[in-house]
Amino acid sequence: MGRQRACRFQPRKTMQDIGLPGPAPAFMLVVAFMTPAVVHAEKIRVPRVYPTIQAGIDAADHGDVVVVNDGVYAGDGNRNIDFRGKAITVRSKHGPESCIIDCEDGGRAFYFHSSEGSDSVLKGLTVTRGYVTGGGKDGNGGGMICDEASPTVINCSFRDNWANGGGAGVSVAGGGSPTFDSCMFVGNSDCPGYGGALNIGDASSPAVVNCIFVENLRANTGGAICALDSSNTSIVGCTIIGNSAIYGGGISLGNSARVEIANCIISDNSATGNAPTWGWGGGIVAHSYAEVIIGNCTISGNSATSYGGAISASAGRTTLGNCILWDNSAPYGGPQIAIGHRGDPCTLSVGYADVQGGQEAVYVGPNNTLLWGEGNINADPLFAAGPAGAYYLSQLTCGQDQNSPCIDAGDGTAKQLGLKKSTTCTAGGNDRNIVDMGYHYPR
Ligand SMILES: [Ca+2]
Repeated sequence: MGRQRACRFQPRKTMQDIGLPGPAPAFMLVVAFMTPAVVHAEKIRVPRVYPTIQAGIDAADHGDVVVVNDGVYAGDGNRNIDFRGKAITVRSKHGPESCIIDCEDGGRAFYFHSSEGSDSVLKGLTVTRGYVTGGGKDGNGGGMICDEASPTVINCSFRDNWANGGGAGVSVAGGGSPTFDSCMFVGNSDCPGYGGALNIGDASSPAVVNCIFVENLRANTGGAICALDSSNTSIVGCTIIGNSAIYGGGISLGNSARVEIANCIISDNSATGNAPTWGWGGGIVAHSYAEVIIGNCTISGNSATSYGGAISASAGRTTLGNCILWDNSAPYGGPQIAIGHRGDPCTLSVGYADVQGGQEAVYVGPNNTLLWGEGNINADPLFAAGPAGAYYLSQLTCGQDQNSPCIDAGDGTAKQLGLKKSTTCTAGGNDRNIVDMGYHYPR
């Protein structure tokens, strides 16, 4: 329950914060005048008026809100729930702790497959004990599947779901672009496929913002997230802790996936496969021509049984900037990073990063390219525990007795990088001027 409460403290980012343009005030004014009539949204009550969530959705028209009261919802009508393409909001009354869909190991909770857009909104529910089997897509997405659909999923919790394919928690397929905002993915486990919590394929382009992935265990690859198949994913402001997989304990990226990982904590994840064939990439694996940009992330305490305690990269291009890589471990090569240990050439660029052990902590295989750029340091980041976690940075002005070397050591300003309203200081306070390295907590 404590972890769920923590989710509420993740503030919602604006479109500008995640690098997308928001509508200008003048545009909004025009829209207001052009709107022909006030659409009266109805509130549809479950279970007081409609006995199941599906019955509530079936009764809704576009623009309506289905309000689900506190309780545990199970059985027909409360699993394999279909929005039927409607632009409606389905929300709980009091948040995910008190509104639970229990799939009872008999299917998934939600099946989006009718071209739903961002105005199909799911808000504040827990999905648990989803269970799917079968070939292809049928075996993906134990808790939810978004197939050719782009709903907005806010403040939902996916716990203890299972799939025999990929995405024990959620699967994104068919080229959709759903948004997951302030969601929790916990304990989705024993997933023999790709992506213990979240699987992304088919050139889909989801946004994963301010989400928490904890203890999603025993996936094949990508204990928390796996992105494949020319997908284009942004992972922003997320916390990815204590997940495990055979390789790629936290995040796995491959098959020409393009991924931006910005301002995330990636810690205490583990790649557990038998070395040296498996067990590489404790925090992140990038392979098979993935193009990955990792900025302002703190990557710490991850472990691999073979290569690349924090990151393993092969056959692709990985760019790392303004990050902290500290206290990761791998026995074979690259306690922090390994590239090309699988024989496939790749390019890794590292700049303005604090890497424990420096360039010596990067294993570079034959015919691979390490571009060790400006601004890199090798100095204890002096993490400080604060109100929201363990990865603040020590600062005299915040009550600690020394200054972290990561303060004002990044490339660019906090404002330029959208981190001006977030903090590395245990006492709060904006990051000012030159951006600090590593993760920034919300204020
Ligand atoms: Ca600064």
